[in-house]
Amino acid sequence: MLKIKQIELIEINLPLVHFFETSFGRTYERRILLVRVIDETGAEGWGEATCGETPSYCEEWTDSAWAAVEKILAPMVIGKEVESAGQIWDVMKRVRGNRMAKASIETACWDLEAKKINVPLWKHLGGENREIACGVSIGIQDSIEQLFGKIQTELDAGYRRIKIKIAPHWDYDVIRQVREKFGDILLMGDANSAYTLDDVELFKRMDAFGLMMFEQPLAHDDMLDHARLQKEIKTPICLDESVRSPEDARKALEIGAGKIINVKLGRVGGHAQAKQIEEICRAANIPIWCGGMLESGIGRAHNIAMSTLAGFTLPGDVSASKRYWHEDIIEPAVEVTRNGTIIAPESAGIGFEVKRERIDKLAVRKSEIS
Ligand code: OSB
Ligand code: MG
Repeated sequence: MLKIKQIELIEINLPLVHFFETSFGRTYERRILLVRVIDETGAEGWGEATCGETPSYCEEWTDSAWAAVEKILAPMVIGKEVESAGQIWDVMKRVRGNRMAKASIETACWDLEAKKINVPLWKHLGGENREIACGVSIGIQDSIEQLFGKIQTELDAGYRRIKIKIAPHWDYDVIRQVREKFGDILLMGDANSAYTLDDVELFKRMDAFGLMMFEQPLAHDDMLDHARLQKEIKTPICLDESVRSPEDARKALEIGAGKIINVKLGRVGGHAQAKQIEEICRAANIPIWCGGMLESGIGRAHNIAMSTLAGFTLPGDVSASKRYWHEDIIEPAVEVTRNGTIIAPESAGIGFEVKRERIDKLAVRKSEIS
């Protein structure tokens, strides 16, 4: 039984160690929304809204998620009695979209529930692989030398696969030079929707580089053109932006829009939805991996827990705290082993201590809904 009594919403601003550039722009500082849920017994759980600062990756952004949680979703959830955290999604169901806002509350409820029964969240979710494989996502750089430097650093740290962001000014020649310099490392490119079907010939030429996958080459809301492109190229397409629900995953697989799916907790609306996608893909033999949204330690801890589910067979964009933050908001910081893995923690819930004092210091606004 779960009954949320109060929800605390906190915005913190946190500068990134290095700027992060995708085909839709550069980020220097994150505006992160944290959600703390408290139940009748005083137990708490933490979640994070993983949206960006602008509606570029998807429609949601910091201020839209703030309003959605504060004005609509928190009042919907507070005081409702449900069997378990797995049903929180249903309580918010009649609200369309706003999945990242929903996930911030939903994931916090899972943390709370796991803490109450004193089990690590990853076990509570049904995870099987305590040691998860990690890759890194490297943004578009100002020069190829900078990119080489970044890749070398991450390979030296033990990361198992390298993802580089690609865009029309930063694709074929960049990948060619990376292949020449680093040989047959596990390499992939994420376009964040920077291309159209006019670029089919370019993708065919890039087949020669033997990438693990092209992530979301075409429009953020498309599946049909992705299916067309996949028929023309050998390199597997991985969908990110286009898959927002278990239903989307089913349809994407049915029409052959891709051969791999990147699962992001925020994009799909939380752990219950992510678990459904994992089941659909596992049954269809479609490999999945955990995507990232430049999360603080709280979102990162949820990603680690999700990545322990059996279907997550490819290295995710789940990496060490220090790649993003001078000091994280959890303790200990997320660390990666020399083998490029993260070991999911054995303590209850997300398994990391939330640094409440640091959060209060970083907070730029707060709201308590009860
Ligand atoms: O497309 O996977 C993406 C970051 C922000 C928005 C979209 C994406 C990303 C990343 C970064 O690739 C992954 C990470 O290191 O958190
Ligand atoms: Mg992506």
